[in-house]
Amino acid sequence: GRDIKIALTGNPNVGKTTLFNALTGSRQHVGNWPGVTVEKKSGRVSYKEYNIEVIDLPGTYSLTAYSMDEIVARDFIIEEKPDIVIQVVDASNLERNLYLTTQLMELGSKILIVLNMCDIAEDRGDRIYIDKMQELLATPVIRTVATQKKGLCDLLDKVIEQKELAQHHGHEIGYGNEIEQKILEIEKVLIEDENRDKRYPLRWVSIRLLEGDNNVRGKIANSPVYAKTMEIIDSIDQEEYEAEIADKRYLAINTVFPQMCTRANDTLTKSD
Ligand code: GDP
Ligand code: K
Ligand code: MG
Repeated sequence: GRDIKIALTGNPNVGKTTLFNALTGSRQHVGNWPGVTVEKKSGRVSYKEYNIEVIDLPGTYSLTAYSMDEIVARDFIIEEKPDIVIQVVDASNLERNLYLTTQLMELGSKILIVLNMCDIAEDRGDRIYIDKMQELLATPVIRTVATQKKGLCDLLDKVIEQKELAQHHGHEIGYGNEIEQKILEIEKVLIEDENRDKRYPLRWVSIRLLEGDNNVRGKIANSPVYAKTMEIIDSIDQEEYEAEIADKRYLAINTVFPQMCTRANDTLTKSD
């Protein structure tokens, strides 16, 4: 059979582990990530002529470096390059889950969004326009109810389809002229280092440095272009950049979200 490697990511409590168990059943392996005490779960599923390896990454709200879980999740995606990164999303809490989406799209992997807990969203009368969502995020979206094993075949069919497709990684956020200039400036310096870790997308590294990410800083600490890179970082108001980058992500979400979803509450009148 043919091999496909997929990683499940998402906020805590969105149903990742339920989906992982539904997909892999008893074909699971539980260990630790090397060097840290974060649990690592992987499993296998045979589907059609494919042998699919599934990794259940730690749940995270973002991919900044504030916790070991976040670092484990993003390093895995960047270094192990799964064929598809599946973001499991709580359909009944969609907007809140999109911040992670904006960050995943910068990691350079193919993304597939699984809209889980569709039963809860439907019971509540929320409507999510899948076609619109796919178009706005430039990412395929599949509905599931993991607890009822609904949507699993649709998901696996989409995984296979995406694996065969050319590279895509959704809509990346634009951060405005000033920040985009700085990103380019840093990229130009970083690319001078022939021996850099080429698995790490230059744009992602540059954005993270502008956000003051010490973990990423550490990764380039021994680079011959480290000092030159830090000159650029030191020339900016780092906190201002960090805030502006986060604002741009929220702005992008606020722009697309109302177009992809109507909530039952939105249609209630004051007298209700
Ligand atoms: P994780 O933190 O993302 O791994 O989430 P879990 O798989 O642990 O699920 C969190 C809770 O949501 C559990 O109580 C699950 O039974 C429940 N759950 C998972 N998927 C669904 C779903 O599609 N619909 C509903 N109603 N509950 C779900
Ligand atoms: K829950
Ligand atoms: Mg879990």
